[in-house]
Amino acid sequence: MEEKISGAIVDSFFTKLKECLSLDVAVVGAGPSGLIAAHDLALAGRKVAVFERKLAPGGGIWGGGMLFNELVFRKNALEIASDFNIRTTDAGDGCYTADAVEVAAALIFGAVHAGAHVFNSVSVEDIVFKDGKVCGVVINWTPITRLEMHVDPLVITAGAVLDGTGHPSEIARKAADKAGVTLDTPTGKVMGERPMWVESGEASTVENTKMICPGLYVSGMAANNVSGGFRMGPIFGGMFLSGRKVAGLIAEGLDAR
Ligand code: 48F
Repeated sequence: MEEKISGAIVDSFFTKLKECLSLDVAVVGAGPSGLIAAHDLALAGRKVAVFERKLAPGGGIWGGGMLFNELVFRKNALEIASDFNIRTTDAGDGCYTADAVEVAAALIFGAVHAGAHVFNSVSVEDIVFKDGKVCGVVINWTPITRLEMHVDPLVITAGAVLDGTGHPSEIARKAADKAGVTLDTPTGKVMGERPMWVESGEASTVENTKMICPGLYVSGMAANNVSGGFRMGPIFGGMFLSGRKVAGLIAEGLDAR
């Protein structure tokens, strides 16, 4: 039995990994925007995998505001919440709350059930950049990267890469710093996030959700950070709308190839 258990895990895992060596879309970061994008793209029949550095997918969802595990949405995000069967409570003044654990669980389940594979404890440490285009990601186990072990990574090729890494926008930075790409921002570089301004931040997160250079898209707080938007704290509608928007843009981009 002992051998059977280990064999079953090894066989299933490597079947899954092998299937994902070449993807339509590689999503970096399993925060709300990345999970929603993965869900929508997988549901539309695209081959999608999400690579998440931490053991638990969900990004900034779990902690709510200052560890009070409730999130806030406005009306414009309720349709997406309902697609994932997330229950919301009317808190007045156009605000709705949802239990952070329910939101994280619903988005993770939704993405995986739609057909996206989530690889947790896997860090994206670089991009594949060929002929002026981002066309894949370079991955390694997070413990290997954290322990700074001298172990070479593996490579995943993809028709499109989504930077859903949140505030640090790590993948867009790699494109700008290592590949020397001019990003589609006012300065051509990663501009960095500005301070708190909820209304502006929510709107600009969605506006700044786009293809930032050939093959590379940004969503959520990564989109905000890249284009110098304001931060917004524990209100999540912008993240939901950004995830849905970027899925549409990526699908259009893949169809146009
Ligand atoms: O930050 P995060 O939750 O992504 P998001 O979709 O949502 C932001 C909100 O949670 C919140 C907010 C709302 O107003 O401000 O912060 O922008 O999740 C990003 C995920 O990416 C992972 C990271 O561990 C987190 O779970 N991540 C970051 N860099 C890498 C990565 C990397 N290089 N490789 C793999 N995963």
